Amino acid sequence: MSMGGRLATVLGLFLVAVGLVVWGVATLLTPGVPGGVVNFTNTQAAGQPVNLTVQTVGAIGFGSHPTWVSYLVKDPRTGQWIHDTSWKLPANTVINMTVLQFDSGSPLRNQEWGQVQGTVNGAATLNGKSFSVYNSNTGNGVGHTFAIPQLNVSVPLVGVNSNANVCGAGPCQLSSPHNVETFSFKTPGPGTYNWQCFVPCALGYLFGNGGAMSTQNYMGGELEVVG
Ligand SMILES: [Cu+2]
Repeated sequence: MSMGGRLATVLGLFLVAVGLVVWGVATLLTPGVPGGVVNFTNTQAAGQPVNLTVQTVGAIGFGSHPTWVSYLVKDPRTGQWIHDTSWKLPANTVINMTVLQFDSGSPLRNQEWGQVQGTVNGAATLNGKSFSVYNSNTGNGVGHTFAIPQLNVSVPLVGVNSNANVCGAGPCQLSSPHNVETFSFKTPGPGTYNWQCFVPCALGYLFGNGGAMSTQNYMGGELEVVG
C-alpha cells in the first residue's frame, strides 16, 4: 500500500474511533428512550392549562431494566404511553396532572411525604375525593411521591392492594387495579426544574435508593419550562 493509502486508512480508522467515542458519550448523557423530551407546549392554546397524564408501575416490563419501578407519560398527541420523564412545559401555566397509580404501597419512612404540598389549593384528589394528607399507616400505604423540590410541590401516590392482581409490566391498562390521583401546579418562569419520587422504592438496592431512584426516566426527570 502506498504511503498516501496508509495515511488515508489510518485517518479513516481514527475518524471512526472519534465518531464512536462521541456517539458513546452522547448516548450516556441522554439515556431518554424515545424522543428525549416530551413536548407539552403546543398541545393547547397559549395560556390555557396543560393536561399531563402519567402512570406509575411496579415494573416497567421492557428495556434494559424490566423489573424496575417507573413512571410513564402519555404522549399528548398520540395517546401512547412512553418511557420518558423529561417534559417541556410552558412557563406560568397551570398543569393539570393525572396520575394512574398501578403500584402497591407501604407505610412511609417519613410521614412528611404523606402531605400534599405546593399544589393549586393545596390539595389533590384520590379516586375523586379531595385530600391534603394521607396517613400511610392506613389502607394500602403510599407507593411513590411526585415532587418538584424547587417548586415545593409534593404529592403522595397511594398504593393499590398488593394482594390484588397488580399489573406486572408497564404500560399498565385501566383493567388492572389502580388509583387515580389528580392535582394541579403552576409552572414558574423559564428554567429547568427536576422532579422525583422521594419514597425509597428501588427494590434490591441499598435502602431502596439506587437503581430506579437514581436513574433518569424511572423515578425522576426534568421539567424544561420555556417562555
Ligand atoms: Cu418511587
